[in-house]
Amino acid sequence: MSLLTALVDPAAPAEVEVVRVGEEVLSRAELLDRARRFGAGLRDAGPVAVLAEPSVDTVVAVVGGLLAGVPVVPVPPDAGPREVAYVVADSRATCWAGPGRDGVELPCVLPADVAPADVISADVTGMLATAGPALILYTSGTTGEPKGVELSAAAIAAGLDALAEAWEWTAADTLVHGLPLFHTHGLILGLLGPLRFGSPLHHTVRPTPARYAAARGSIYFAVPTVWGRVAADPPAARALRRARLLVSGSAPLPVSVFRRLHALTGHRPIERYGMTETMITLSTRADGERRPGWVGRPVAGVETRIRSEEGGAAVPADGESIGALEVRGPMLFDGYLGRPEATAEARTTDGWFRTGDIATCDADGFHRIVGRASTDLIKSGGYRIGSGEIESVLLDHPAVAEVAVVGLPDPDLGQRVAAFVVPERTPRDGLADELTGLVAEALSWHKRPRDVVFVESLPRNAMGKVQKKRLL
Ligand code: MCA
Ligand code: AMP
Repeated sequence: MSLLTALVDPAAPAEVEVVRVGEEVLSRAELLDRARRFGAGLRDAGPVAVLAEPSVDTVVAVVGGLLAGVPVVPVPPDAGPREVAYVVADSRATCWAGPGRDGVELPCVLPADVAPADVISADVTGMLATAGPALILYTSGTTGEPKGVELSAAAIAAGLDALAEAWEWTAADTLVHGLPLFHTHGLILGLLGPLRFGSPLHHTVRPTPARYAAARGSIYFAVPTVWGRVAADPPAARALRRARLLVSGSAPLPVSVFRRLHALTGHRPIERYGMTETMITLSTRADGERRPGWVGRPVAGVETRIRSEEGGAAVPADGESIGALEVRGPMLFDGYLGRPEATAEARTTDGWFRTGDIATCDADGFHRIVGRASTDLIKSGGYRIGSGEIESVLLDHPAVAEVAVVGLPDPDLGQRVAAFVVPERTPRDGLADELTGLVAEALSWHKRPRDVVFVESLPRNAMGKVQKKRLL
């Protein structure tokens, strides 16, 4: 069995369009041929790092790696040299796909020049049985450097099939989105889903309301920031009336945006909740209730439980009592690459994954995500950003004595990254921009602080620990 069932189905028509990225189009035959040649060029390779620009070359590299059974490590195209070097070293990638980046010494993958009949077809012979990760996705934690989340082909397949069931997603659909191709949302749901189910993908390169309106699709994916921008653009929103499903995820969809989208498009958006480590575990359904502010019930194969943060007792399913959300199911990750301790810590002794989110569940099994337990994980525009990563970059600057990074409420991004900095001396003009640039350059553009606030001291408790909640 294959992960990319529809793509490798020999009975499927060869010339049908399967992927469009901006103006670039790939038919099924072209994608298979290019991906197999790419995969053949990976023989004996370790993980392949793919600079995940929104392009058909990225699609070819990801599919080629999957077909060859070589773990694929997507690298954010806006990542700076320090983050790129870290991801390449930590993942032990042995080759690189995409435009070169400063400091990356890996050989570039050269697609093998072989006849299509000779190219490898590991996928057809059993990709789902391949041991080890199919994808290694880097994601931020509350402390330390980002970790590589290992997802097997079997987990990805289970996660996608659960969504197909909940959303009645079939080959008759065309998916439209313009999300980054280096995270679960845009890459797994947004690319591997279409290739598994045979529903063409139209990737709009950037997720702007105008491009969503111009595309002709039946399912649209976006993060709440993008849905907020669509809702603020009535002509673009009205163009989505012809769609079948509008799907929101990666961060909480404000109730006001849900209502405005409904009014303009006639659709009550589907909301679904997940994590890089778990794929999507909760969702509302194509054939079910869609309640603003709530993310629905467990998808097929998933179980959840909510336990009190003090003592761990189950909280009542009354839609009001809150506690720590734990999940289990076949789509969960295998572990954090090379970090057995962090992997063990993420699970309870009886095998449930600790999401780190606080939630409530009502008597009908509907869940609402109330927030995160820790202020150290920020969700900005749907990106997960660890405050510790940013703090450690800023502390390297000689003008910074102390720093605390938090997510402040933001009407567009949900949260925006803000750095509260105690300077060594009176800050000179331009220091705030310099610090912002430092983070953008070292980590990535999307992790840059939008605000830098100079303060005389940070709020601390009697033990000397910084109290970030007092900065919010
Ligand atoms: C980008 N720009 C740059 C650089 N990089 N400029 C200078 N130097 C750089 N290095 C430019 C862009 O081209 C753009 O220019 C402008 O900066 C804005 O950048 P950005 O900060 O990205 O824009 P934004 O408008 O603030 O972005 C909002 C966004 C973005 C589009 C919503 O945050 C986004 O794509 N979020 C999706 C995150 C996501 O997919 N998360 C899923 C995680 P110009 O505007 O001039 O063109 S997976 C997950 O959460 C799970 C499992 C789940 O539940 O889904
Ligand atoms: P990531 O690993 O980048 O996918 O981030 C996962 C986190 O995003 C979760 O732990 C939640 O805090 C948040 N998240 C994802 N989807 C939703 C949603 N629909 N509602 C609220 N929070 C969400």
